[in-house]
Amino acid sequence: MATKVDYSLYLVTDSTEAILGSKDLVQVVEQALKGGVTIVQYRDKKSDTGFFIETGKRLHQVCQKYNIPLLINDRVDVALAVGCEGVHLGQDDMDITSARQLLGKTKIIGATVSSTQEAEIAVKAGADYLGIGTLYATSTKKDTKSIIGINGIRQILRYLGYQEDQKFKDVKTVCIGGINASNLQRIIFQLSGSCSPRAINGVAIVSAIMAAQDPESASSNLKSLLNSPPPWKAKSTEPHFWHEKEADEFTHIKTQTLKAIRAVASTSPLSHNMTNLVVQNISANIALAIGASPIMSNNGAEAADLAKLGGGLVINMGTATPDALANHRKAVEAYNAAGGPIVLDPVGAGATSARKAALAFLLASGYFDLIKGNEREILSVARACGFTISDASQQRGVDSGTALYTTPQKCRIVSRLAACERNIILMTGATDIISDGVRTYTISNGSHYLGLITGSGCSLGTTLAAYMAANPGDKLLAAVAGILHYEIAAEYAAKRQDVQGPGTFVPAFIDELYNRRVEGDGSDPAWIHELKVG
Ligand code: 3NM
Ligand code: MG
Repeated sequence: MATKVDYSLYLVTDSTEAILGSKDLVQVVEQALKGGVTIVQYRDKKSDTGFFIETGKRLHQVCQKYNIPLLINDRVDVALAVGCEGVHLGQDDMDITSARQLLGKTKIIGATVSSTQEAEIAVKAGADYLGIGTLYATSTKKDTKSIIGINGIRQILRYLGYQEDQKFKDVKTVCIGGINASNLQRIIFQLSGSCSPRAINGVAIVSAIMAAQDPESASSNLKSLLNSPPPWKAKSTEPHFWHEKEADEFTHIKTQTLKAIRAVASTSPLSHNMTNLVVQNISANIALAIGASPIMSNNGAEAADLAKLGGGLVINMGTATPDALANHRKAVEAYNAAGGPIVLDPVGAGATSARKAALAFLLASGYFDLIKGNEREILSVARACGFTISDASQQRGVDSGTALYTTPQKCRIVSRLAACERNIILMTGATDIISDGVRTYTISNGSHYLGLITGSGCSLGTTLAAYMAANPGDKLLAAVAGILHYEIAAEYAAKRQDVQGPGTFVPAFIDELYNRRVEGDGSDPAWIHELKVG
């Protein structure tokens, strides 16, 4: 039994009011089985033993009808009484060796692990599969010990993949925590193929099925998402698509940029900024100038309401205190749930161990549609995502302005990182590099004055969040349009007679951002030809 199990869509039940509501547990499980879940774990943290066993038996009957294994959470005695296929054991439950003695060789034993150490112990003790978590924070289980994100899960998969002992290669794996229809395909993608040395075998899900109005269609939807290639996959198999059509591509970018600028002007998207005090004023003014609507709120408690307004969020790691990070996590969860774009600005990432920890915390909080930073910041993000970036090159440069890598090298890092994170990476500099892992562009517009004023990097984030919110269809080109709007405006400001230095540049820049706006029926402006995209 244990070797033939399909772990791909793993249902974990929950009997609480908050999730099951007034529905009948056995009925919900049967609907989920009809929808296509491949394995079921009966998890009940409150019931008395008698009820636990009785319900377990009813669930087992239903599962047998669909030829699907049933596991019991925590209670080996209940599993034995029910006669089902095995158990799932948490770190505080019975140890695997004892459970194996009680259950025998043929039963399935799964273990919750959240570190390589726990994985090692579980595999050596003979676990058939590992439930790796917590992937993302979830209200289903508020007392989770560690939220490890995609990178934490990859680290464990990498560890398993590199051990000599065959046991480590054979053990099956599922991840758990905050998985739903909106993020399932990305999670699978990020935990398989070239981005992960050992693929994940499945996803374990509670609320996305158990709390659904219609558990059958929720499961069958999740199942079809699992079994169909994600929408971006078709594109990524055609890496030469754009290069064969360079002239067209340039025209395409111009057209899309103008379309994106018009969309911002006509929809006035919200740009919600969680940022530091120093830059709040200029970022809000820049949001207004480009045609967006700024909200500067660092309060995570109101993020859920703001996320419903259809805008984008910027998280600026400039003040990464524990308080700020807790608010950031709430906001990331809210925007991920609502589907609004999030820009992460990992200010000074890698500079101190506190900032490294803050970056890891944020990356584990959810999905960022775009991560923007200078060369060192993006290299820190790459390291945090498990990339091997040589430290020798880091020592060559002293100040943040010294380039470590050549442009082609940077393009490779940026596009590989974007491909693995399934998002957009923007490395800013005299030449900006932006990629979604399939298309990579360099942009050489801008002015040196942007480096002489505070908040120009943060305000670019403000701009990008608004651009992506107003242009959700192609977020890469939306971001390219935002950068062009921003940097071409800077060029116009720098050329003005009245600009004599960084002080006079700021108001001129705000004016020129405003002047770059294109209203719905306005004709195409001449400045669009000044874009320097490669
Ligand atoms: N175990 P949902 S997280 C039961 O990390 C459970 O070990 C976890 O619920 C762990 O799919 C979790 O609703 C709850 O987010 C997952
Ligand atoms: Mg337990």
